[in-house]
Order: sequence, then C-alpha cells, then structure tokens
Amino acid sequence: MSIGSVGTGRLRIAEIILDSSPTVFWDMLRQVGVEEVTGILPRAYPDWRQWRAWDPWDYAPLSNYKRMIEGAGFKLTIIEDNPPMDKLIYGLPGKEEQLNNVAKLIENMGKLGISTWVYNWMPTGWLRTRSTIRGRGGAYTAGFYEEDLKDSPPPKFGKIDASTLWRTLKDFLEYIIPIAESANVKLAMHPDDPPIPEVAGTARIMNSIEAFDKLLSLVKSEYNGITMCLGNFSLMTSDLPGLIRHFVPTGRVFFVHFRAVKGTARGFEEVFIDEAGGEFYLAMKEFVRHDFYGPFRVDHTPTLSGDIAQLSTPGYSALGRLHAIGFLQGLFKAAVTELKGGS
Ligand SMILES: [Mn+2]
Repeated sequence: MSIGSVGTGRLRIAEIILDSSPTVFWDMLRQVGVEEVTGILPRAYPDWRQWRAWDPWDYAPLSNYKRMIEGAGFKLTIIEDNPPMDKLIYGLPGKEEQLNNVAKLIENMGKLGISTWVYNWMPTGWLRTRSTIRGRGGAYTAGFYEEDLKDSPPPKFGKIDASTLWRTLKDFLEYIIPIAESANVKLAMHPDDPPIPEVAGTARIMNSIEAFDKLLSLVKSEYNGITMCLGNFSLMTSDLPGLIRHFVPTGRVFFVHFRAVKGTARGFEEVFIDEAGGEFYLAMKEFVRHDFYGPFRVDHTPTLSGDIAQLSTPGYSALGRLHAIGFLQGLFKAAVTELKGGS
C-alpha cells in the first residue's frame, strides 16, 4: 500500500475565520490542509468619518471579502453571521427592515456563489456564564451554568414564549425560503446554545431532535436545513450515530460543527476534542457510511497558552482549533480506512 491509496471522498473542512484581513492563522489553515472557509460579515473596515455607503450584507463589501479570501487560497463556502434579527425573532416593529436585510444578504450570497447561510433563532444569543475556567494543563476554557443566572432579569426585549418563537420562525421561513431557493443559498439552522428550554424567563425552541423535525416540516424545501452542531446535539442525545442516521438521509444537513463538552445542557464546560469518549469516532463513521464528507468545521475549544488570539474571542483559540482540525482529520482517515478498506 502506498501513502494515500486508501480513501474515497475528500474531507471538506470549512473553518471559520474571524479576522477582517489575512493573518498568520490563515497560512496555518492552508498548511494543515484546510481548503474552504466559513466567513462572517465584513463589518470591520474602520473609517474615521463613521459613515458607510453600504452595510456588510450589501454586494460591494461582500464581494470584496470573498475576493480577499479567495486571494488567500480558500473557497468561501459559508457565511455564519447575520444582520440584526432581534426584532424578527421577537416579532417587533422594525422587523420588516431586518427581513429585507436578510433577503439582501441571501441574494448577494447567491450572486457570489456562497452556498450556505448559518442562522439561529435564539432570543438570548449563545451564552456562557464563565469564561476563565481552567481546563487540562491550565488551558482557559468556557462554561455555562444555569445557576449563575438565577438572579438575572429578563433580557433587553423581555420575556417571550415558545409558541411566539415558533410563529415568528414560520413567518420568517415562509418569506425567506423562496428567496433562498431562487438565489440557490441553503439555510442551515444552528441549535440553541445552550440547548435549554428557557434562559432568564425567555424561551428557546431549537433545543431537541423533535424541534429540528418540526423545523424541517415548517416549510418543506430542499433549502430549509440544519447546522448539526455536535457540541449542542450531544447535550440533547447520547446517540450521535442515531442522530446522523435520522437527519443525514433527509439531505438537509448542510454543515457540521465538532465540539466537545462535559456536563449537561444546564451545566457544562468546553473541553479539548480528544477529552470526549469514542462518540466522535462513531459519529464520523456514520457520516462516512452515508458518504457525507462535509463541510465540517471545528467549534469552540479551550485556549492554549501562547495562542496568537489569546482570550480576545473565547472559544476560538487558533492553536486549539488547529489541534481539533488534526484530530478531525485523524477521525476521518480512520473511518474511511475501516469502512472503505485498504489493499
Ligand atoms: Mn456550533
């Protein structure tokens, strides 16, 4: 057997980059074999006049951003970011403008050939209550403990219940999915993080397998799909292969995040990906069995000492992610070798 003789599909990693211009981390990603990128909206072009002709979701800044990423040697596959959507989620006045901005983003992504948009329906955003926990070897890591919020008042727009969230989501999808269909851009709902039913008296809905079944049936379209964030789904079920068998054959899994956590949905800490048990290997084998090769990305990791990004963006340690990417590549090679065989 010669090196490289075993394997079928290629592992597709679309790692997220948060920088507004090329960095040494981009070089490192290319060097470890990452070919695709998940981008955010290009909001960071400082201008002392504090005036913008365009919003980050308009064509000009988005095409400039795409050109910069391609110039660095990547394909821009996914945007995992959004214009403000709080009024849409709450169903408040001003939601029409926010809806128009989302529509503009999707139309511009379509023109630029960016195939997938990650969004979520969290009225309280993704949430950690501790960001300087010491993990393995003293690495800083983040955690969520529901008890830390027991005295917290409701957030800015107040309380909201689950049935209102389902109604605003349905209204949103009924308007936006036809636009996504004609733009050829897939919508990939990210689960609530953490996936619990309520934060400070404010409901959350995308927190169970049943909820994702319901999402797929709310508007039946090839463009209405899922970001399978395994960090969150592993807090909903311990059966990741079963989860993959359930959703991947629907053709609606458009993106997968790998993240390891320890604990329960109501109290957990982020850990290094190799601190999980064998579940990620079983998960990767199930993806390969279904000939699903991505796009994947790694997700939050602890922050390694000496990290070039340090604690400025908790969870997005550059070195921590390089470690996780290597681990993912190992899982994939092992799964392909076991299932598809060598000579
Ligand atoms: Mn995620």
